[in-house]
This record gives sequence, structure tokens and C-alpha cells, in this order.
Amino acid sequence: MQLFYQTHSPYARKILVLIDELGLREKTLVTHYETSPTNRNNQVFELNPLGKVPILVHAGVTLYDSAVISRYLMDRFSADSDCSLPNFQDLQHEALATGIADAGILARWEIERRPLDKRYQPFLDGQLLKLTESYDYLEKISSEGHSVARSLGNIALATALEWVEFVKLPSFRLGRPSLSNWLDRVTDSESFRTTPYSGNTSDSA
Ligand SMILES: N[C@@H](CCC(=O)N[C@@H](CS)C(=O)NCC(=O)O)C(=O)O
Repeated sequence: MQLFYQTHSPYARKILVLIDELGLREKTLVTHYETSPTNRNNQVFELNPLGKVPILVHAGVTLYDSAVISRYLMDRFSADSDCSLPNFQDLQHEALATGIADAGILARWEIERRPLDKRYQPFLDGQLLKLTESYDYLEKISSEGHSVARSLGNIALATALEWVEFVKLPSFRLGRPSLSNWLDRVTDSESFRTTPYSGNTSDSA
């Protein structure tokens, strides 16, 4: 199995943590590919017309978009692991995690990636609002006892929240003790400890 990865991608890390939780890490070749809409990577475009990672190649099949890859891995391999097949709440939480990463990436364009004269504050404010609304929802469900199992939904949320911290977007921790505690408990495992984020996005060759 080959995973086209990126060491600073929340979508890719979700897949790598999942691979680890499914006991597939030793069977997986993980290779870093730098990508950006302004820094084309031909090897990535050969496998995904959107030019994005993660991409999984397995048994003659090439899959992209982390939501498709996660479903594929769960369908094929979860029976032999402690991970149960995702229910609708898991899928919803995976979508929420994707939305947090999407909003975070768009916010980062406005904060540091776009040239200064092209940045648009109302758009940045709108993306940051999506983040704070999501954090508030997650604080609420955490305070109501949301599980800390390493399910697909929780792996997706935890890798997205750790990414928010990694890229230094406004923190979710202040005033959200239940969410902070939930995240620290979910990430207290080998699969998270051995897959830390590193590196920086490169927008030019
Ligand atoms: N919806 C996709 C998003 C993947 C994505 O945006 N990956 C980023 C890395 S964090 C990427 O490859 N960006 C390159 C680009 O947008 O051209 C997924 O879940 O796999």
C-alpha cells in the first residue's frame, strides 16, 4: 500500500493515523509530496486531477480524497482491528473535521499566503467564524461526554484540531476546557505520537 502524504496536511494525517490504528503501518510506504495551487506537483496530478494529497494506491486501485480513502480502509480492514465501522455521527464528524481544515486553509491564505494587497478581511473573518462555531459545538458535545474512542470521526476531528494548533490559527483551547481535555485524551496514543506534523506549505517552486 502506498500513501502519497504531506507532513503538514490535516487530511493526509487523518489517513496515516487511521492506517496505524488499523495495524497497516508496516505495510504502507508513506511518501511526502509538496503541493499547492500555486506550486504544481506533476507526480500528484498524474494520480489525482485535482493535484491534491492524500492519495492511496492499493491492490491496483488509486483513490483520492481523504473521505473516500478512509471509507475504503474501514470497509476493507476494520474487521481485523479495534476500529468499528463508521456510523452517521462518525461521518458527520469527519465532514466537520474536513470543514475545519478547509476553513483553516482559506483563513491562512488571507493571513499569510496571499500577497498583502490581495487579502480580504471580511472573507478571513467569515472563515474564522466557521472555526469558532465548530469549536463551540465540539466544546458542547465534549462537556456532554462525547466518546474518546479512536473512531474515524474522532481521528478526523483530533487531527484537524492538532493541525489548527500546528499552524497557529486562533486556538480553541481558551475557554473550552472540555474540548481541550477531550483532545488530549484522544491523542494520547502511539498513532498520534508517531505522526507529528512538520514542515511548511510551499506556494512557490
Ligand atoms: N478534500 C480533500 C482535500 C485535500 C487537500 O486539500 N490537500 C491539500 C494538502 S493539505 C493539497 O494537496 N493542496 C494542494 C492544492 O490545493 O492544490 C481531501 O480530503 O483529501
